[in-house]
Amino acid sequence: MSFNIKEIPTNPFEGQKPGTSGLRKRVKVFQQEHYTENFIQAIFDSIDVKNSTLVIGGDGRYFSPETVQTILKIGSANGVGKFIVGKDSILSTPAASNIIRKYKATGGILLTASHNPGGPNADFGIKYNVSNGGPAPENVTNQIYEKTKTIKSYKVIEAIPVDLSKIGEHTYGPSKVAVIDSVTDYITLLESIFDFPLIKKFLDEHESDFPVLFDGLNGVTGPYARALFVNTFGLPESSIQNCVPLPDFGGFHPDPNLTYAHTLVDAVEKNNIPFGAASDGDGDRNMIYGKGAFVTPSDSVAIIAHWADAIPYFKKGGVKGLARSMPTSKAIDYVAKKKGFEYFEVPTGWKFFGNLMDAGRLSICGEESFGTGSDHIREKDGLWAVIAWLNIIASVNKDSPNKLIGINDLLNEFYSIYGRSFFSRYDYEEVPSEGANALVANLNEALKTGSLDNTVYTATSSSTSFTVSGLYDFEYKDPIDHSVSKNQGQVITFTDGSRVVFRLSGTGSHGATVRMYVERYVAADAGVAELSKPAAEGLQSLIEVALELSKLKEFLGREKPTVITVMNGE
Ligand code: VG1
Ligand code: CO
Repeated sequence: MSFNIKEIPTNPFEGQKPGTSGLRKRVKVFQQEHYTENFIQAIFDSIDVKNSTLVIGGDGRYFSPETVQTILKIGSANGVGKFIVGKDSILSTPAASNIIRKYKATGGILLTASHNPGGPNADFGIKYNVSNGGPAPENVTNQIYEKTKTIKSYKVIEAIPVDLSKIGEHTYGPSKVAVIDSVTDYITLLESIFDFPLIKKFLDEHESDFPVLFDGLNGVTGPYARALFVNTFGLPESSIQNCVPLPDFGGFHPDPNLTYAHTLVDAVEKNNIPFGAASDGDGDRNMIYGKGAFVTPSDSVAIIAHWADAIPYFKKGGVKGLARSMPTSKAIDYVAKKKGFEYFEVPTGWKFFGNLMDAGRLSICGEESFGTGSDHIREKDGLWAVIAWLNIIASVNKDSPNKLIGINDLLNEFYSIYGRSFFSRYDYEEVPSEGANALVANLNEALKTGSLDNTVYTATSSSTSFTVSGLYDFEYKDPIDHSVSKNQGQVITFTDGSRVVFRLSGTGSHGATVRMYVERYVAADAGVAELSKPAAEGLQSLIEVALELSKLKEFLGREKPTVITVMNGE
C-alpha cells in the first residue's frame, strides 16, 4: 500500500527551547500556523524514529486532542511503527512513564504544562520522554532546540483522524495506533508496590476517625484517584472531589500548594479531615495536608525514606540510595546519613534523577516543589506519594491499637530523631527579565569579589544575626554520564547551617520568575517547643536577611512575592 506523504514548507520560530520540563507556552502561541508542527518534527528529527513505538499521553488540557492528531500525522510520516495513546488523549505523567517502560516503547510525547492553568487563554506544553520513561536529558532537549532553529519543512501523512474515545487497535496509514485504557496499568503498578490489603483494612476500621479526602483539582488524576480510593479501597464518593478532568481545570490553577489547592484546604478544615491530599494538572505533584497538619514536600520525602521498610517494594528490594534537588531541604540527607545510604544533590528537574536510578544507585527522591517519587518509574508520582503515606500510617497503626497515629505524630517523631529543617519558598512571578538578571548578576559579582563573605546580617524584627559563610553557583556533574550542568542556582550559606538559594524558574510560559528558597536547621536536642514552632516563626529572621542581602525588592520592584509556598496557613 502506498500512502500520501506531504512535505510542508515552514520557517523556524524563535524560543522553542524546552525548559525545566518541556516546552511551555500560551495556547495561542501553540495555535499559530506551523508552530506545534515545527516542534514535533524537531523531536522526530532528534530521535531514532524508524519503526519506533511512541507513547502519547497528557493531562487532557485544552488543545490536547488536536495535538494528538498532529503527532499521529507527523509521526507516521516520519516512520513511527506504533503509537500507544491513552483514551481521550489522557495519561497522567506517572502513568505515561509506566506505559513507556512496561511496553518497552522508544519514548513518549506528553501533552501537558503540568501545574500551569489550562484553557484557550492559558498554557499548553509538549514534553519528550526517553525509553527509560523519564524526561529527555539535556543533550536530547538541546538537540531538539537546535533542530527548531533551522527547520525548513515537516512531513505529514494524509489519513483520517483516529477516534481517541475507542479503546482498541487502529490502522493508521503505514502505522498502528493502540488506544488504551488510561488507568488500569497504573493501578496494577501501585498494587505491586504497596500493601493494598493493609491500607484497605486500616481505612475500613477507621472509617469514622480517619476519613480521607483527595482533591484532583479537575486535573488528570481524577480517574486514577477514583479507581484507588472508591473502587479499590472501598471509600465513599465523598472521599474524592474535583475528580473529573476538565480541559480548563474548571478555571482552577491545578497546583497542589496551600495557596492554589484551597478547595482541599477549605474542606479539610471545615470537616476536620485528618488526611487530605491533592495533585496537580498532570498528576506528578502531591500535597499531604490534614486538619492542623501540613507536610512540607522536603519533609515528606524524608519521612517516606525513614519509613521505607513499611512499603513492600522497598522491604523486598532494599533502598539503594536517596536524592533531592538542590533547593530541597536537607532533611533527607540526615536520613541517609543515619541509615548509611548513599545520597545525591541534583539540579532542579526530575530528569536529573533518571541516570542514578538506571544505574541502580537511587530508590527514593524528591523536590521541594511538591514532587516525590521512586525508581518504580522515571517521573515524580503524586498518587504514589499519597498511597505511600497511607501505607506508612496503616503500618504504624497496626502496632498501636489504642491510639490513632496521624500526620503530626509522624512529623514530631521525625523531628525528635533528625532535627527539623524549616523551609519555605517565595516565588516572584512574571517580573521584568532585566530585574531578574540584575539580581543574579549582583550575586555573581559578590561571588567573584567575595564581598559578602563573613558579613553579619541582623534581622530587625528579632535582632537575630546570621553570618555568611559562603556563596556559590551550583554546578552538577552527573556521576554516571559525567555531563556537567552549570548555573543551577546561587546558594548562600550561613555559619549556623542555614541556607538561602536564588534561582530563575524554567517552567514559566512568559516573563521571568525568581524563586527564593530559605532553610534553617534546628537540631533534635533543641526541644519540643523549638521544633514544633510554626514554620513562619522559625524562618522570619532568615527571610528578612535573605531579602536584605540580595536587594531583591530593589531589583524586582516587588514588595511581596506572588506565592509563598509552605508558610500560608501554618
Ligand atoms: C518547577 C519546580 C521543579 C519541577 C518543575 C517541573 O521548575 O521548581 O522542582 O521539577 O517545576 O514540575 P522551575 O524551573 O519553574 O523552578 V511539573 O509538575 O511542572 O512537571
Ligand atoms: Co506536574
